[in-house]
Amino acid sequence: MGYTGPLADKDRIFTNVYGFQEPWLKAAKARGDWDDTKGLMAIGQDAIIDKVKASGLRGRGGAGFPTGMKWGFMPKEPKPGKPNFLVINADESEPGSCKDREIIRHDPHKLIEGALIAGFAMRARAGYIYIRGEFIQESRVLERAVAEAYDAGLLGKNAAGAGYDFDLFVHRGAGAYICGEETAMLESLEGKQGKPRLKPPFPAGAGLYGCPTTVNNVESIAVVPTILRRTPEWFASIGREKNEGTKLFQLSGHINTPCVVEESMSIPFRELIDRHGGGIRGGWDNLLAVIPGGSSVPLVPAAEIMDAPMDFDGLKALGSGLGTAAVIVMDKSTDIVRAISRISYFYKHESCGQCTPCREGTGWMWRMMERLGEGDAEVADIDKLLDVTKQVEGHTICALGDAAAWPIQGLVRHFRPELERRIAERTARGMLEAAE
Ligand code: L3W
Ligand code: SF4
Repeated sequence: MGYTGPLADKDRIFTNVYGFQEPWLKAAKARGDWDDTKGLMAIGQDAIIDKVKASGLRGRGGAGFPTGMKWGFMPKEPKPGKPNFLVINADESEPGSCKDREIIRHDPHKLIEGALIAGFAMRARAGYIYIRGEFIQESRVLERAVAEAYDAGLLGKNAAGAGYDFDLFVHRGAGAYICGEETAMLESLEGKQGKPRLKPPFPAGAGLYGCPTTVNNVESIAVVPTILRRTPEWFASIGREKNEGTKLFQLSGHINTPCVVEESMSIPFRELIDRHGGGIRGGWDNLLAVIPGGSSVPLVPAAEIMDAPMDFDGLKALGSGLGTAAVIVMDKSTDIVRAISRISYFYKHESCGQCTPCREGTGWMWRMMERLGEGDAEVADIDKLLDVTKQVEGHTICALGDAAAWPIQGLVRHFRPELERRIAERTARGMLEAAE
């Protein structure tokens, strides 16, 4: 199946993400949330997992791991003293990413209902929503919505009348990007410093307090009730094979109308921007490059991204990735070297420091990027920088090392002449000054 066109209004899951202002239970119910949740759960735990598998849903937090398969890793019969846990990642901190906070602001009950269903399917009796520390308003919304759900009997003992006990807790982080990495999040939930653990074991084997745990992104969980209500086949009919469903895109940068919008997976880049972003500032000829999936993925130059399907496989084929679908658009006024250097600074700042290639490499790469921005380097330094990115990539405990390396690799791959131009210009200036 190929891309079948933009998303029809009737197929929006988060219709109210942009603009709806009344996030409480009554309004949520009026929109169909919590409608016969008991009936959705009555099909049984394994049948729910099978339906999520059949929908093709892939994790919406960046890595795109098949959600149903991840749920299937959880023990079906938890051992005594080793309960299963669900953890929902609402630590949204990726530069450019701002979708999960929209779900929480406007549709918190979709997330809470999804948490109950996911927790039930995975035999978890408790779930934790780990929310970014800076999301003060959002955590208040969530806490109020969770309290409403308890008051209405939708959480707690015999949740939603389905004969299953399930508790849900909201936990605020303290503002560290690295706590968005799933194992750092588990450490943080346990009250320790948020430092990633070595994997394997994966959380499904040994997660929170050493117990089987699944960590899922907010969007991944919030779409589940609609998938069950409207059928997995409906969800899978949107997008294209292996890239199914609707997706929240976050459009920012040099476009006319930045926004968060739900669209069909696989929509071509140009169509996405023309429909929802109001086109490129100064027209399409003014587009320089795009970071299509949040700061962790390599940029794609204008000519290559134009017709690209905005999905996991389409962007991977371009040497980039869908990531969180945080689309950062840069026009020709952008100092592309400085932009990537700023991203390098971010990763240097957010490195937890426990592995040497990341701790030392992120600082080294940032300093070299700053020098390259000024042209204060030799051409051989570009290859040295590339070599360092390769030594960091794949040699660290968590993906932050890769995330620091990839944007630089993308810059060198696509904008090497610009780096060389700056070096030549600075060298010529130096020679001129020496001659005077
Ligand atoms: C059991 C196996 N479980 C994999 C699970 C694993 C995890 C999921 C994906 O990084 C990316 C990163 C960022 N048995 C398993 C297994 N799993 N194999 O599947 O795992 P993985 O390692 O591919 O990814 P990750 O370490 O979770 C996430 C990228 O996302 N990113 C940024 C994200 C930022 C945010 C935010 O701000 N909210 O999400 C953007 O691209 O670079 O590559 O659950 O346990 N054999
Ligand atoms: Fe910490 Fe960086 Fe190592 Fe991740 S890669 S564990 S952030 S030092």
